[in-house]
Amino acid sequence: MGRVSDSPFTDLDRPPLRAAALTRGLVGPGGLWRAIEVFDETGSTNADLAAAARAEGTPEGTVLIAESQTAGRGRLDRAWVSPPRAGLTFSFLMRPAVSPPRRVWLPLLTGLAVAEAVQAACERTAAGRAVETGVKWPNDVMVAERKLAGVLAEAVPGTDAVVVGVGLNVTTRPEELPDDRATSLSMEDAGCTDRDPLLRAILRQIERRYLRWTAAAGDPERSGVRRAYLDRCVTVGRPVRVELPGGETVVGRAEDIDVDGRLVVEGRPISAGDVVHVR
Ligand code: BT5
Repeated sequence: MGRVSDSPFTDLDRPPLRAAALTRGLVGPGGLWRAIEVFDETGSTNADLAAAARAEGTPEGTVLIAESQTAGRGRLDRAWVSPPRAGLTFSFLMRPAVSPPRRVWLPLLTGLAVAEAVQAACERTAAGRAVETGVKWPNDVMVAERKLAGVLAEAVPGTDAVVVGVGLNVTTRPEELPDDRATSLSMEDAGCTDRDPLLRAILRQIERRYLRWTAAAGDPERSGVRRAYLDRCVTVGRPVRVELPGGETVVGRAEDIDVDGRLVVEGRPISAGDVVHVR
């Protein structure tokens, strides 16, 4: 008789998250996080939290996690795919007391914090290497040239709320991902693929970065967020091709991220677009 863990019909490597344990660890006086909920299945945690913000005035620091999403969203109506419990898919609600132009840093800060926390928490590979994470502008978390996590920030119309969603591949297998430009922590041979400690580390780091940023009234310099972002950014310094929302393409060397969070390519600041790193 085979051991249970050898059976292809169980997924003991994908245990569920427990809201009570996460709440005990993360929610408390003086902190950012106010409530943590785990749903078995929903359409999109971003959509749910935005609806709650509109209807009920949900407080800042509410976190909604889904074990499975049936309509996970990316930017520009693209999809985020993740099998049940293979990754972390969650959203949090913020009401930053920061002027609208500076709010563009919230998704950048989130991608940065995810990259920092994951690198620290996922431990070494069997070969003793660190899993090095980078941020690709605007807010993809990368390992080498592959996407490990994505961020989607949406302002909730008519309110001061912003919903920020994160999708991170943890034990996702290659055939479960949309293409070979994606990766997961298990594919990178990370030493830790336990979602609970990973999520705690990520939420702690988002909290740390967010509280520093809001304490500095959203100033990307004084809060240290621009410097840290640039240090981890794998886009700046590279030849890139940027597809702008209107269909135009900009080609050239990525030179900088300016104080408004824009990617500067050959002197031209770009506020939204899809970047391809050109070899
Ligand atoms: C993103 O969009 O990367 C934002 C993803 C945000 C997902 C979270 S999950 C929790 C919350 N609730 C939601 O409904 N959404 C958020 P974008 O930069 O547009 O990238 C989307 C593209 O990434 C897709 O078109 C695919 O090419 C690719 N993609 C989809 N699923 C992926 C995955 N699991 N890993 C890597 N790439 C993926």
